[in-house]
Amino acid sequence: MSNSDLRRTIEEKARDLGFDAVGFAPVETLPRDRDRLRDFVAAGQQGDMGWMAETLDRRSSPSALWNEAKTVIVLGISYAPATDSLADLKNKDRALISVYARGKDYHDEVKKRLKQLARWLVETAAGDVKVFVDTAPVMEKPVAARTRVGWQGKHTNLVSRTLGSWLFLGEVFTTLDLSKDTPEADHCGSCTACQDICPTAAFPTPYTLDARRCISYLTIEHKGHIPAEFRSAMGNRIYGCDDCLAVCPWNKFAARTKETAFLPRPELTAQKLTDYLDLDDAGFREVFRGSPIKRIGRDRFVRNVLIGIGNSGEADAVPRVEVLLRDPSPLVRAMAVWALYKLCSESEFAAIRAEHSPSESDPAVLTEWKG
Ligand code: B12
Ligand code: SF4
Ligand code: SF4
Repeated sequence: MSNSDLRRTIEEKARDLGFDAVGFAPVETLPRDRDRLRDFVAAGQQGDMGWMAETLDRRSSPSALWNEAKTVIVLGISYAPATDSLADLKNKDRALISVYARGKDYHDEVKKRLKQLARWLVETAAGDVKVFVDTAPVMEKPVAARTRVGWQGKHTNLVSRTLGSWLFLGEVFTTLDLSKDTPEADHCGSCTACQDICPTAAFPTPYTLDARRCISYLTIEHKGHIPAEFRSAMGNRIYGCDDCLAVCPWNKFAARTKETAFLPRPELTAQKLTDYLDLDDAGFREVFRGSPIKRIGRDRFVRNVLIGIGNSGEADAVPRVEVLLRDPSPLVRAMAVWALYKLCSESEFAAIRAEHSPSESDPAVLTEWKG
């Protein structure tokens, strides 16, 4: 089979397996992206994600990850929602979970399809293969931006002219030397919508993100206490954030996802924030089985929910939040204090503090009591 016939056959097979976009990228080091990744790490913008510094050299070079590879087949799969996630921000008593986490875990779903494609490729054209999605040290966006799949927008995510911003990425590395794409041009132009809407000013400049300020990082990756300066801006976003994606004008070309696996589970859509308050470890694992949310664990999840409740103005929640002042987790106790501070009058808060703060010994929780 000729190189171009093989490329076409791969594309057809990928589409049969449910992928919406296919591209072919080189494996050589990405010097410009390596330098930018170095700058990002040197500025500490990765926050707690220490693995970014540890894997720095491998991340910027697909061939350093696997030196026999000759081509990276980039695959994109749409998870475009049917509803407007920005509208859900107005329902302050409801839990806003970011679109990518409302269905089944995309890591499992994308990997399953990548493996099917890789197996088929070995049977059809021989060669060796490896598959990657998200967790491996691959800079997936810069690699994808070397193909026709799309460009890195000013929000730093990959944007497709036909699929918009709601796109998961995955890769099949192969030893087959397939011809490579001409990269898609940048079509952001003078638009600044994603920068303007960001509630925490997380973009120091267009095309760069300070992860430490991003609500997605704070609610998912950050293991400690969420700094006070970001709590009000989080609103009811308790897991991830979609604002910069949702506002992108290229989404008007995006048809809603065809993948049933990515359709929202009803119980993760506009649930009342207070419904999540009583979750213990076992309850949390039960509700979030098969969901990417399970990864953050019950304590971090309830920490986020308490911030949402503090922002909701729902004074009825006070007695249930008070119960969490005795929670074993300092992460939870600290945000229970913060939520009460936001929901109660000065005198109510003083009374609750007088009752509970004397038995508190954790320094971070005591700091919250001091206000
Ligand atoms: C770490 C990480 C995060 C971190 C940091 C995000 C970030 N922007 O890097 C946090 C936790 C914040 C995060 C959040 C989200 N993430 Co994330 N994340 C990753 C991960 C694991 C690594 C990304 C990385 O290497 N970042 C380091 C920085 C330095 O890399 P970079 O963004 O590519 O940076 C480049 C630009 O800054 C650029 N640049 C700098 N200056 C300039 C100037 C110009 C002119 C240009 C063109 C470029 C440019 O150069 C850098 C190097 O190329 C990838 C998976 C993977 N293995 O790649 C998923 C991934 C990027 N995440 C993804 C998703 C879906 C999200 C969220 C939408 C989830 C959510 N709803 O909450 C948000 C989006 C937030 C945002 N605006 O980026 C998808 C994105 C898919 C896509 N279409 O691009 C990925 C690819 C996972 C996947 N397999 O699908 N994520
Ligand atoms: S995901 Fe939200 S907080 Fe993060 S950069 Fe985008 S708009 Fe800002
Ligand atoms: S919102 Fe505008 S600037 Fe941001 S990625 Fe989309 S087109 Fe580019």
